[in-house]
Amino acid sequence: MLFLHRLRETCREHASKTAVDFRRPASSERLSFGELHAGTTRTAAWLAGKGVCAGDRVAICLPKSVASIQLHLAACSVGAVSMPVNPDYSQAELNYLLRDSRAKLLVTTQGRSGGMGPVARFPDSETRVAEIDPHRFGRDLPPRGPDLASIPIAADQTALMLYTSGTTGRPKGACMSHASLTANMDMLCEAWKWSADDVLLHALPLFHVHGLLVALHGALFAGATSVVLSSFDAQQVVRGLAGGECTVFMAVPTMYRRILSLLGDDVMDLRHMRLLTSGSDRLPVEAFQRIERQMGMRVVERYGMTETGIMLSNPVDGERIAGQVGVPLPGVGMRIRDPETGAPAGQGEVGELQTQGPHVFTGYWRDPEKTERSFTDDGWFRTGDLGLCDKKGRYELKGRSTDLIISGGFNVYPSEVEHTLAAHPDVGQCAVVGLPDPDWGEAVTAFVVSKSPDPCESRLIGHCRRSLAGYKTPKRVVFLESLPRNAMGKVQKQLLRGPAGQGTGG
Ligand code: MLC
Repeated sequence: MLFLHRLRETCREHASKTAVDFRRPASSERLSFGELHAGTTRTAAWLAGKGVCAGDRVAICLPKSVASIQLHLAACSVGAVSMPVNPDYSQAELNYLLRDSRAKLLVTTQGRSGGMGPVARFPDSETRVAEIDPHRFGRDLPPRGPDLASIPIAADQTALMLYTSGTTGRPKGACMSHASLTANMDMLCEAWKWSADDVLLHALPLFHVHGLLVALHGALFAGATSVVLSSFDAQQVVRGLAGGECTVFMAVPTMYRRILSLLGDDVMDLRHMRLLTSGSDRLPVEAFQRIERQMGMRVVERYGMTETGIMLSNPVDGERIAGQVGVPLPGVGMRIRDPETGAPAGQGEVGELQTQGPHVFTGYWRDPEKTERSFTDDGWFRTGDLGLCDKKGRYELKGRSTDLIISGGFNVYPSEVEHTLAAHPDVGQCAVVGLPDPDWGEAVTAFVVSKSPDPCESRLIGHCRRSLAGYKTPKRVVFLESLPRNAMGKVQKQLLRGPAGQGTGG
């Protein structure tokens, strides 16, 4: 049964139970499963009123809110494509996504569309804009909506499109079908033993696989309550975890680092909790051990990506090993191949992780070449991550075959930042790498050969921030006389990442 149909059953079965307990600093809002269904239906009518039809992309660029949840579910329910967008994106980034996706509708906050009014054509795109107040949205909805059960949804129809960048070129829309979202949920429900008795503490953003699918969909699917925090705040999370009502918490390593730094030497009693998970970035072994010592639980580390959802996980009942990402979820095909030759890697040998199964996305939006390059000839998706598999079939990540930087759980593609820097008149040459950072894991760091006699770090950071989201903006700019290059003229980024580069940066 597709995830939407299952969710509808869950809403009926648990009609009066709290589905979402949304908490903002000054207020909170509770929604039962019955109200969630009614709200989704009325939001579906609102979308139809804006001209949204099956197959249309609906860009949802909103702060975390009940409205963002309802718009996502409603877009999927009417057969349209939900396209959540990071509200921190610059106007240029947003314009690109709208143009590329040919979104029918952008739902965003007042003022975000550059003062063009509530319904307007976005520059260079066919997108209509609806500006809403996300915290009042429910009150503005029509009283009734369509019978969602009567709207046909095909399993291979795209439900969700999330933009993700590549090592080259601009971000691409990864398309997830209703079937792949359903497969992801089925696998995780079985592996993590989600149940209606669970209460999830939700502190992740809702515009990525982790917060949206792994956390929110997981809880909704199971009929569990989600206590949704409007943003991550370590103090609020510690209070939420210690409060005794939550049983499940999911986070990226930066969040755990911030929780641990708040705890100092204190110890928490989390015996009421069932599951702590970590993902989107590697959790260092020391962090795993500190969590065990101070929070009394061994984190379940797992591995996934936008194009595939979660593929590997440490077991819920069984040994959770620090530094390992576990075993394939039920139904996930996983193998390791030499990234250059495609030859199978021997046991314990490092190679590229490749995956196959119903969890894999259907392709990149309007980009058959990139889609083709992402799969092997025999149909396995190439993750670009390097890893090995031990004798017991457990996987360990060993870096990447690409330049990707992971900062605080967000993927940053150096080429995008380099492109932005290169557009500044002061910049002669530049190279961007991730350097180890105690908070972010990796900090986006730019090495620049300046054309200006008066090089200025803050000027270049300000320039990047105007064009890029905060998480992509370099934390540091290091000026060099020249960039290290090999005989072919290619920048040797490993030297910038190594002690010499770090020494310069520090
Ligand atoms: C925010 N900033 C970041 C950043 N997040 N900079 C680098 N890396 C990040 N991850 C910027 C802000 O824009 C701001 O810049 C400045 O840093 C200070 O912000 P902050 O207040 O300290 O950060 P905060 O808003 O608290 O965000 C930190 C965070 C957030 C850890 C809560 O980054 C976060 O929610 N990360 C989770 C990412 C995630 O969900 N990933 C899932 C990907 S899915 P300025 O210029 O505005 O002052 C995936 C698949 C899978 O990977 O397997 O899960």
